[in-house]
Amino acid sequence: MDILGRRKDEERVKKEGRLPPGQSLTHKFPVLTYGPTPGFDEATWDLRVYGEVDNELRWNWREFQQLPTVSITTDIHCVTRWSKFDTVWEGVLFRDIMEMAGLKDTAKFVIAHCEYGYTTNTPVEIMYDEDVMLAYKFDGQFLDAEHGFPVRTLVPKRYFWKSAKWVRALEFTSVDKPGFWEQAGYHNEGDPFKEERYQRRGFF
Ligand SMILES: Nc1nc2c(c(=O)[nH]1)N[C@H]1C(S)=C(S)[C@@H](COP(=O)(O)O)O[C@H]1N2
Ligand SMILES: [Mo]
Repeated sequence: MDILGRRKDEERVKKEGRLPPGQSLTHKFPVLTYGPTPGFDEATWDLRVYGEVDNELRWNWREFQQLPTVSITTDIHCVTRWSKFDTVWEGVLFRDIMEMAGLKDTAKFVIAHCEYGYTTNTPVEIMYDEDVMLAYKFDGQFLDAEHGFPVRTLVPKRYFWKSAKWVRALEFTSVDKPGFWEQAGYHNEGDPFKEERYQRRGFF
C-alpha cells in the first residue's frame, strides 16, 4: 500500500479511537522474537494447565484441535510502536480453558510458559474478555512458525509481548510472577492506551 493510502487508514483508525498514543499503523506483520524460532514435534508436543486449578489439563496437538474454537477480529499493538488493525484469529477462547480447569479462588495470575523459557504474566481478571484466546490460526491459516506455531496466546488489550508464542503451559498462581520482558524493564500491565511501555519512566 502506498504512503497516502497508509496515512488515510491511520487517520481513520485514529478517528475511531483505535490508535493508541505513540503508535503508527502497519499493514505488514513484523516478527519479534527474542532468540530463534523453535521447531515443532507433534510426537512430543503438549500443552499443560496447572497451578491453582481444580483440574490439571493436558492436550496433545490432535486433542487440542478438537476443542471448540471462536474467530475474532481485533487490533494488535507492539511496544516497538507498530499497530496492526482488523487482524483475524481463530482459536480456543481463554475463558473456556479456565472453565475446564476450574480456577480456585486463589488463582489471580496466569503465567504463560513458552519454548526456550520465555514467560509472560497477566492478571486472570483480564483473561475472561471475549477477545482473549489460545490462537492457532491467523487469516484462516495455521500460524506461521515465526508467529508462534502451533499455539500462542492472544491478549489484544495489552502490548503484544504479552501474546506468548509457542506456548506450552499455563500456570495459574496466587502471586504475580513478572515474565521475561517484565523482568527486563517492560511495564507489568502493558495497556497500550495508557502507554504502559516501561517500568522505569524516563529511562528510555
Ligand atoms: N515465546 C515468545 N513469545 C513472544 C515473543 C518471544 O520472543 N518469545 N516476543 C513477544 C513480542 S516482544 C512481540 S511484539 C510479539 C510479536 O509477535 P509476532 O512475531 O507474531 O509479531 O510476540 C511476543 N511473544
Ligand atoms: Mo514486542
